[in-house]
Amino acid sequence: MKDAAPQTIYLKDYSTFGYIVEHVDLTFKLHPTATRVLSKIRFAPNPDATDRRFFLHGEQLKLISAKIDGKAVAPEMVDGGLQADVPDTAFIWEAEVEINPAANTALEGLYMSNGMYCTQCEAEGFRKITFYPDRPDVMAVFDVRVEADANNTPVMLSNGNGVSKGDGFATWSDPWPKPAYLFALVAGNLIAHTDQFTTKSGTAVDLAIWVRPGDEGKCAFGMEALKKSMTWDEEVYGREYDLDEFNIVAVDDFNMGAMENKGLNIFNSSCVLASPETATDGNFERIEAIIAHEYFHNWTGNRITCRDWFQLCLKEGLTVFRDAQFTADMRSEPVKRIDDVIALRARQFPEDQGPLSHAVRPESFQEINNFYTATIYEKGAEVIGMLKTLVGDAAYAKALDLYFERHDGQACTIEDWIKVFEDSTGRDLTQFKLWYSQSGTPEVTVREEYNGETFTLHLSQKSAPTPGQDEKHPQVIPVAVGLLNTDGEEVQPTMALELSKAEQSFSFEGHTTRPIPSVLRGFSAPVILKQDIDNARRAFLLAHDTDPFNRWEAGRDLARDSLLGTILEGAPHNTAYLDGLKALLCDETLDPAYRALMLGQPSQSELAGIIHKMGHIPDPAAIHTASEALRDAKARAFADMLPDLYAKNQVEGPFSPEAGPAGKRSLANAALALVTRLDGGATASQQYAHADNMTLQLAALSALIDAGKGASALQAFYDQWQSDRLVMDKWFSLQVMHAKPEDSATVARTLTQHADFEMKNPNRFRSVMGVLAMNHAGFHHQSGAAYALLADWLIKLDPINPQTTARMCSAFQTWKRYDAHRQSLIKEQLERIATQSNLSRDTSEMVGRILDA
Ligand code: 0A1
Ligand code: ZN
Repeated sequence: MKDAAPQTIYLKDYSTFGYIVEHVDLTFKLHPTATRVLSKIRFAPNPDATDRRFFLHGEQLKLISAKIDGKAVAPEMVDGGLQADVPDTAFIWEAEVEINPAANTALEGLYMSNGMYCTQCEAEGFRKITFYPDRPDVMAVFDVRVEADANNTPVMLSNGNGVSKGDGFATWSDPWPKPAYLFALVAGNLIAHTDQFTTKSGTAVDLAIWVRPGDEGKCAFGMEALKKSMTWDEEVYGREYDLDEFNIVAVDDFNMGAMENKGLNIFNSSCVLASPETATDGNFERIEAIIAHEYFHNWTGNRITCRDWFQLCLKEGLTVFRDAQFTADMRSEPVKRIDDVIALRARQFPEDQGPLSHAVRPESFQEINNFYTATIYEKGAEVIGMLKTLVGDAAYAKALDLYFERHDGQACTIEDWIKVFEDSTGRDLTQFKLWYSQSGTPEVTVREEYNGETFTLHLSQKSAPTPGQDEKHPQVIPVAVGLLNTDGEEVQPTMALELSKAEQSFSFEGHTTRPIPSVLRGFSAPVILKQDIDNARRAFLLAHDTDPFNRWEAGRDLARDSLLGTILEGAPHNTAYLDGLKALLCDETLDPAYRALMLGQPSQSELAGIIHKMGHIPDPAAIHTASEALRDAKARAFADMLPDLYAKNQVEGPFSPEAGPAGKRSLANAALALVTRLDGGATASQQYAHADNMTLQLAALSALIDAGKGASALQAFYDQWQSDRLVMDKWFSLQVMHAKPEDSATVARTLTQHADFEMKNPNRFRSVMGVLAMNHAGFHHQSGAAYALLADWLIKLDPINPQTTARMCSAFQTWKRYDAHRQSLIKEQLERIATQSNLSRDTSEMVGRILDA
């Protein structure tokens, strides 16, 4: 059975499937190269459908036999599946197929990872397991029997509750109707870290994190995160868990972060396994967030799912929004918001301003795997945040209650979601809905006016054309604003202005002295703010803004302008920035994590995007030089206080990954990076020698590499950690990340020749090639060596793993920003990829869209 030929699928063509699936029975006879899957499915005509063609998806399946109501049939094999003549009334479809998990390197469907069987069915992997209507609006109850060799494969897991198990078999039953993309099966030699959770209505739930032998010491943190997530969802959203057990499995070979399969979440091992010695504070925070994300999907995604894949943001935007709320509650709200905005600008803005720009709810696609994007996830979450700001917290809570009550058990659309808000608030959200259909990042311009009593903000909005969308309409943009007096006191607390026209003015009465506005507080909308204010005003906001996000943003803007001044005009660094920052760093009333963020500066790639938007051509080498020079300037300007800052933020006592100590470590490590510019690595060597956790060890190693003294520490690190896969990923990525621009392609190429480089493992591949693309000056080195190296490896990976290859093509999405020389180098590589024979549908769609820029 061959795969479906590439074709464009349109939202407007949606129609319901002609049949309802009343029940699914599956039996798996597991074998590495010849697994048999027996399916028995009860279908009934769907009274709501008009089209009664009986088409089942199926790809890469060997059909052994098929029956309808017990009688053998010979279905017609067609592109992407099969068709058959079926009775007018309910009937039973039975099929036996054979599949080859060991040959499945694409990691979609049933595959093998280190001797373990595991599945990935979102978005369209189930069709590689058996013939089925593999679409999210077909929901059914599944019973599953797994049979395997009991010696090699003692543990057999699937969705729902375990019913029975014995020598060489296990049976599972999932009472909740679900779409096939939530199906999961895992089997292998696994060990469980177990616990229990009692829901607020008193049901005891057995919890387990299943890992390969040797990893059982890295599960405790994940388990705590799971229990916190379960409690939080009960307390904040009133959502309880609904099965007797909840299983998580760690898998080494996985294309994405994790997957929310009903009752059986499957995780990339990098997103669940952690110990103080092997995981950084950043890893701990990410693991907590991803465990929460997958768990929250149980309601937002599983109980209420998507009607079709165009509605992907319905589950992903909402679940990202929920996991962000959770992290803000567990840790620090301003720090989480700043982290999220940094990530949005790094990943979503370039996507939305380049050839891959698409709406939060796209209207067409070729390969749905290419739409698991920052726009669907992160901008999708921003849209929900704006909705909450517009309607208010209480109305948001009421609307969510209605959403769960009205749509539980259904496959829904964005229209259903919006309607819930309209019905529960009485508000017309027609214009707000543009956020789902209009792509691109709006620009909001602010002008101020003051007449001795009334202070007015004149706001305007504008969006540049994006692929397929030349005309843009004004959107509803909540612009959160506060006003300060010259002593830094708040004279107008934060309020959300609703900008819904192209131009609109908002007046504040009764101000006898001119107030100072703080605009777009908390980054209340995913827009680019244009405000013509001087350094003195920014320095004032950096010192006094009562909104922690905007206080950070004022420093960020000063850093940006200072860098742009150097890059574009050769101007010296801005002293207002360095002075303002210095005052903040010593302010011990401020959270260390927040101060560490203050020390950061816009990334080189972000600067390139800004310079391009200003109408100039970014020069990656000049951006790199200026960024390094600003760091040197900080080191010199703060020289007298850095040792103290470093010393005061050392953490005593046993390691804890909580926000407090993690924040201190991040500030101490930020100080270390600067100190290294002054002491040539002396402090970093000390830290490396005494580090008893990965956060300190890795920061010291990075500093030593930056100081040109990394060789022996890198070797020592390798010797210490060579048998730990996840730590070795760090060893690979660190070298590429810290390589000098002129060396990065060579460093990356040499690492691909290392005995531990495995291209089939997505984590390892990304730790070299993905990181190469993130080393801005190295990737864009004028030699073009990095472009060619990445293209070589994408061409090699595509036949093995199209999904990961296609995702990594986005490294080239910003190519039109750069000069003619670089553009022609990149174009040559994109065309080389595009003209490979048998290029996957995934990669061909991505390269085609990027080339169309
Ligand atoms: N739904 C998962 C992520 C995920 C998406 C696609 C996958 O394969 C194409 C795998 C996982 C989540 O949001 O966590
Ligand atoms: Zn998700």
